[in-house]
This record gives sequence, structure tokens and C-alpha cells, in this order.
Amino acid sequence: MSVDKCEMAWVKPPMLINNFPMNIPARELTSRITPVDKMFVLAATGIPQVDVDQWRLQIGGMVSRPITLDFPRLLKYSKIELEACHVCAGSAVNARAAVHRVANVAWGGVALVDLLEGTQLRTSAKFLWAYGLDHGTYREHVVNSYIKDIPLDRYFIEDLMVAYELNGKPLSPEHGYPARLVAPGLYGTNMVKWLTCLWFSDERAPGAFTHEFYNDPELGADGNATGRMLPVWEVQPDAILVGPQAGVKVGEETLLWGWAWSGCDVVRVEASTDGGATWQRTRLQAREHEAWQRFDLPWTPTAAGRHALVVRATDSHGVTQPSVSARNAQFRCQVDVEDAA
Ligand SMILES: Nc1nc2c(c(=O)[nH]1)N[C@H]1C(S)=C(S)[C@@H](COP(=O)(O)O)O[C@H]1N2
Ligand SMILES: [Mo]
Repeated sequence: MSVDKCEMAWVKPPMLINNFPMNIPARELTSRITPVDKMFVLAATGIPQVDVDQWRLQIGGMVSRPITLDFPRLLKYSKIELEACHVCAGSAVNARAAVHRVANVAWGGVALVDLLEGTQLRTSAKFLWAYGLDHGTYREHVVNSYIKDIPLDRYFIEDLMVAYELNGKPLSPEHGYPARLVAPGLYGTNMVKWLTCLWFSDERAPGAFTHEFYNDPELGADGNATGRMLPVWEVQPDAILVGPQAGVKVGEETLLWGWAWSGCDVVRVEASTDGGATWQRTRLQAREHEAWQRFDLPWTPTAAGRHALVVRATDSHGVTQPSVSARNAQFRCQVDVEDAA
């Protein structure tokens, strides 16, 4: 099996236009598990309509015994379930644009290490390439596959999963049916949908989605670009405000609350009701599994008028969200406080 075979073996499936929502307002993300109809959908060239009887997953590259699985064979492996925060990195080309595109879902599938049993993965493999069945054009690039890679020296292969369920149901076409890669702690762009091939290599994967897109310019201490690029892998600390939803009144207690996440645990979330001039620490739930964490802070406004609310998270690596000009720049919104009747 060669790399080319990852692409060539496929009769490309028909594509549907992606008419699904890309942005869900933060105030709609009220439940800990995001219902599928409140999830964002990203699809570079549209939604492939995959015939599951034709579908195969190949695992090859730097393994002594490559394997090919069909869908019934995949289902025979022991099933694992994992609740995890699902985060889109936002723009494929602009590292300074913050979108706060996020969900928290339950994946069901197979641990990659279970699939690898007997394949004899070589220790010299440095990257795992993942191929998705996309085809068409994206930002003026002709696309024959959506190919991403995961660095094995900075990510635990034990955390990777080939998922075929989302929130207890089979993956829907737009979320990757019949199977996708799940890489908790990495940005969504790395979690290849309509997965057909996993390929171990000692080099970075070819193609626009690793070399052209999802690469941030590294900034030196002086704030200028060093010329090196940083692939968009680990999720950076971030937070959104879900409430207060409406009807905030002077002298009445309301609750500022929302969700915080990072590639590791979030250890502190602070909130500001004056546009970031002063901050208060919120109450923060501990992380369970790879889920987002709820935070809240009771607030009794003392003045009527428009208030600028801001939140900022700090993770266990000691990283705090930047205020502006970053994909994880602090979330801001406004609330109108009315005089009590
Ligand atoms: N094959 C394929 N996988 C893909 C993409 C894609 O365009 N094609 N988009 C990626 C991006 S940018 C994100 S944020 C997530 C979104 O997953 P979702 O649409 O299931 O929410 O899928 C990722 N996996
Ligand atoms: Mo994304």
C-alpha cells in the first residue's frame, strides 16, 4: 500500500452543499452536552455522501503490517465513549481572528491503539496523517483529499479515537459519517471527517491543509514574525459567556456564567463587567474527561446602562487568553442594565 493508494482507491462520492450553521450564538449553548442541531459544521468542499458498503479504513505507512477495515469490522472492536470539548480554530488563514466556535459532545468509537494492535507501528514514525474524502476546490486550491497530520512527539497516540457515534447516535453525514478522527485537546481542524486512511510517516503530511492553511506565523519577543510557522494543533485557553440571558436590573442579583476550555485543564476564569478595567475571579468547575468547564459569578449591578462584559481563562500551563488579536482573544458582549421598577 502506498500513500497514493490512500487517495487512488476511492471513487469520489457525490457532494452535498454545506447548508449547515457555521456559527451558533454563545447564549444558545445552555446545556453541558451540545445537541447536534446546535453544533457548528465545517466542510471545506461540501458534504461527501459516503456509501458505507464501499467505505474502507486503511492503516499503513510506517507499520510492518498494514490493515484495511470495513465498517462491520470497525464495529467489532470494543467501543469507548468520551465527552470532549470540540473547538474550531476559526479562520484557516488568519490567526488573529477570534470566532469562539465551540461545542461539547460525546463521541463513541474505537481507540486507535486497539486498531493498531498487530500492525507493528515503527517507533521512528513522527506524524500520523489522516485522509478525508473531500474533493472540489477550497480557496482556489484543487482538493483531492482533506489531509491533516498529528505530531506523535507532542500528542499521546493513546488519546486518539476513530469515532462513529456522536451524542449516542451514528455520525450524521455532515459530522463525518461513517467515521472520523477524534483528537481531544487539538483544534477541530485536525479531526478529519469521512476518514479513509491513517498513514504513519516521519514527515509532515502533503497538501494545502497542513502547509498553506492552519499555520500561524510565530511571533518573536519583539512581536514581529520570526518567519517560522506554527501548525494549529493544541487548543489554547478560551471561554464564552452564556448568561445573563436578559432582564438584568439595578440592585437585582443575576448570574454571569459560561464555559471555559483549553487543551489542558482551565484553572481560573475571571470576569469583568466594565470592559476589562477590573476583574473578579469566578467559581469554576473542575474538568471531567476532556469536557468544557462551567464557571459562574453572581453579579448585582449598581448602575443602569450598557455594560461591557468580558471573560478570560487561564490554563494549567499558566497561559491566559490575550485580550485582542488572537484566535482565542477574550470573549466580549454587552448587557443593558435597567433601573428596577
Ligand atoms: N474531511 C474533513 N474533515 C474536517 C473538515 C473538513 O473540511 N473536511 N473540517 C475540519 C474543521 S476546520 C473543523 S472545526 C471540524 C468541525 O467538525 P464538525 O463539522 O463535525 O463540527 O472538522 C474538521 N474536519
Ligand atoms: Mo475549524
